[in-house]
Amino acid sequence: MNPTITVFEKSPDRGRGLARDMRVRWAFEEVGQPYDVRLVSFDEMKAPEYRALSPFGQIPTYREGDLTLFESGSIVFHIAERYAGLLPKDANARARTISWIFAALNSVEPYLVEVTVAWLFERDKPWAEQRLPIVQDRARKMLGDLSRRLGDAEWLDGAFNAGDLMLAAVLFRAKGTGILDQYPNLLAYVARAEARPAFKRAFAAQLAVFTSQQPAG
Ligand code: GTB
Repeated sequence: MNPTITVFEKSPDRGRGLARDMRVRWAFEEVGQPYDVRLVSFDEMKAPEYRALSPFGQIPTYREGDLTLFESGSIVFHIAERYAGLLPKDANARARTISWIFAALNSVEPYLVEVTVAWLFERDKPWAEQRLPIVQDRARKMLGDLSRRLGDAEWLDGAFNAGDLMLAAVLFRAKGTGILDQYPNLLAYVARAEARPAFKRAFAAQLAVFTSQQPAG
């Protein structure tokens, strides 16, 4: 039996790859593991049965046999541990990869989420003009450090691994806000990630959820 993940039944981003099932799909594609998808409605996500899978009533979740996981980070890490291809064999390189997974989720993503929320959902608020530059400045501090650290390397630490997958997935979500535009090496890094066949397959799969619901004609 394939592992099953849950994803939005009605994708609010209209298949732009912004929901966090994207990174999980991408991890499956990188390791070549087929997976099944269960579409869930917003009502279902908040029902007690679903909260047994996800305490916060969110997607994505992961189920395989009697193992249930929530949090995209833990799911990607589990996939990377369970299937070959995303974690280096060398113990130190593996530990560094795990550092980058945490860095992407803990040190980078929160700042970029603030920018995305301010950009997408708060621009009509009377205080938006003051808030947006503040959250952008905070994000730029992290992005500047990240950009300097990456330099002109192709990937973070040698060959592409789960740390790159997570960091690129996090940066990809914020690309549309323009916050990456002053960091050409970060934009190029995300473009390299997007060019990976596994990314493309994952992107197409999440987009298909939206396009399959379009009325004909
Ligand atoms: N920390 C958790 C993880 O990494 O798995 C966060 C999971 C999460 O935020 N899930 C969101 C969710 O289920 C979907 S991805 N939200 C429903 C809820 O909380 O009730 C975030 C997201 C939300 C909306 C859009 N959008 O509208 O385009 C895109 C992405």
